[in-house]
Amino acid sequence: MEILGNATFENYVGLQDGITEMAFQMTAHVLTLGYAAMLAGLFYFILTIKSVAPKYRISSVLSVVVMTSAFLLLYKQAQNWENAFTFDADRGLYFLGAGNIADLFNNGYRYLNWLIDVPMLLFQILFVVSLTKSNFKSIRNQFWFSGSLMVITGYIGQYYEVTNISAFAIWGAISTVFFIHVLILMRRVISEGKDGIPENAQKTLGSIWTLFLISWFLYPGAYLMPHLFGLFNESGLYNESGIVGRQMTYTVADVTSKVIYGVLLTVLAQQLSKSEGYDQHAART
Ligand code: RET
Repeated sequence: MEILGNATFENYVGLQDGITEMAFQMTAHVLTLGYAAMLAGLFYFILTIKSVAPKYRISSVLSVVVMTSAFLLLYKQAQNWENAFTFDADRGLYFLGAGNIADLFNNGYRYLNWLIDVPMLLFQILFVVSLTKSNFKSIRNQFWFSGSLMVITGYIGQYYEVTNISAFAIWGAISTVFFIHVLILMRRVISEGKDGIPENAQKTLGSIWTLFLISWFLYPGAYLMPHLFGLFNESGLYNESGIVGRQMTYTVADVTSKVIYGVLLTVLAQQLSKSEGYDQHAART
């Protein structure tokens, strides 16, 4: 049963029950959608950079960093999926590398991508909003500290999702503590940011908070996904809906927390630039 050691549950499904054509393809497609969205986002952030006043442009630059790293790592993640399983024509299902396992599947590329992107996404908002009470450097350092530790502890925990549920739960719980700290900091940044800015900009900032909450909570949902779909059901079978559900959740989370969030920050910066008298066309001549 535990012949694959610390491998994640996708591999156990691919070893025992096999993966149906539909589940295999849906996963491959949603992974492709993920990196395609990052490349599209990359162009958006480059092409809109001059639409905001110079002091806000670092936010667009950080989105460019996020898009580039996410594009590359998600591309690798999609290849990892395709290399891990092969179609068995006799049984009509996909199985782990036909007995000659070259590549197991692991979500690690994602986690390491977050190690770059989580601090960037958190820093990004600090270049658009103005803090009225808190200290910029202190918030930035706390974002960096808790954001990175949240990712690293979760990365370790995900190896244990099949073989050691207590380790999986403990690392997940430690990660959650850092996550809560990040949420508290972000709430503070957003509420201070609303002071003294025009009403339309306040509304945009409100939408950023809602989007942030929903999209960031999807990640722990995906961590738990195989268990939510009954990894340990009575017959001891693993469930492929958890595989598809997890990659779909990660993709929706990635597109919202990186691309849509960046777009909303651009909109906010445009509103603030306008209220401060910045005119893109005047600046160009
Ligand atoms: C983990 C482990 C289980 C507990 C918690 C987690 C939270 C992860 C989050 C990730 C956010 C990632 C982002 C990436 C964008 O590029 C690590 C899954 C709480 C919140 C925003």
